[in-house]
Amino acid sequence: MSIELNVEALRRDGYVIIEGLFSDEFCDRATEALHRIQHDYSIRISENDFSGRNTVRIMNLLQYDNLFQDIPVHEGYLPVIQSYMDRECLLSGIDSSEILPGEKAQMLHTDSWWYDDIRLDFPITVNSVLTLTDFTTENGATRVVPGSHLWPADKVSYEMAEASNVSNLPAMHIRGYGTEWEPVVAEAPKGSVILFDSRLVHGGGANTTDKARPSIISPFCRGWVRQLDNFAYALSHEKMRSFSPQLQQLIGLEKYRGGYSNVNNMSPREWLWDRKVQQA
Ligand SMILES: O=C(O)CCC(=O)C(=O)O
Repeated sequence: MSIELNVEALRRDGYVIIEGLFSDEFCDRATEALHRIQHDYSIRISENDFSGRNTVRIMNLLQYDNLFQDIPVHEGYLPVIQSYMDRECLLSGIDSSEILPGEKAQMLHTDSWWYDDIRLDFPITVNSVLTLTDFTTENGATRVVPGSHLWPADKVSYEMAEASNVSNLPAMHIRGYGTEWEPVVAEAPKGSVILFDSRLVHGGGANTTDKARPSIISPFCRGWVRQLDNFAYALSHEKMRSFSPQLQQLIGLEKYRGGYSNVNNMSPREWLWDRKVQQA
């Protein structure tokens, strides 16, 4: 599908699945890298109802393996996000989520809750989920509520799961689940990218199989929004310098619209590496 058609789908449905972007071989190498990092850095399983109690999440993957640098700059979906939201958008984070066998369905939520769930009539974050294995109903494929990115504010209020007739939700969910609206399952073959507007109601599914459901979740935000992963602290200058110019821009090393995030009027990149004169 063309960039325009994917943008149109995002506008209409709040999400779109783009298949065939990453090879099986790339997905397998990424999954192996995640397992190696988990082992080497003793990363533990999540311990809360939102992140999961049977899910492994590794934050800021760019610090661990060069392989992950190919993900955010992929020509098959980055231009869709840029066109839908902001030509100078930033990578907000690049984190893994490996849903292990036995994990319950995640509460259905928007990714605007950390912006106090202010409902704007334009997106400020677009999320991407790279499927490192086939996403199926059984292994916990992402669930989405088509069109919910356009819901008004009063429709996006949370209530305790116990107060509803839905038994498998761990904590809280958005009012109306099972009565006013239902999610659909975003099944997608290995190597796809699921894009969704952060205002969309969504959540990970329950994994009822005996195999893990690995994925890499990379939100992108408008250039004036604070990023989820703090790249400037997590990555060494040497590491950031080795990135492609495009990845450097995505993590925030260029000025936004010619001014924001300047260092003495220079971009962070110029300040770090091209500075001719030390400014007072
Ligand atoms: O893993 C998924 O399918 C969705 C994850 C998600 O929404 C989250 O981690 O907040």
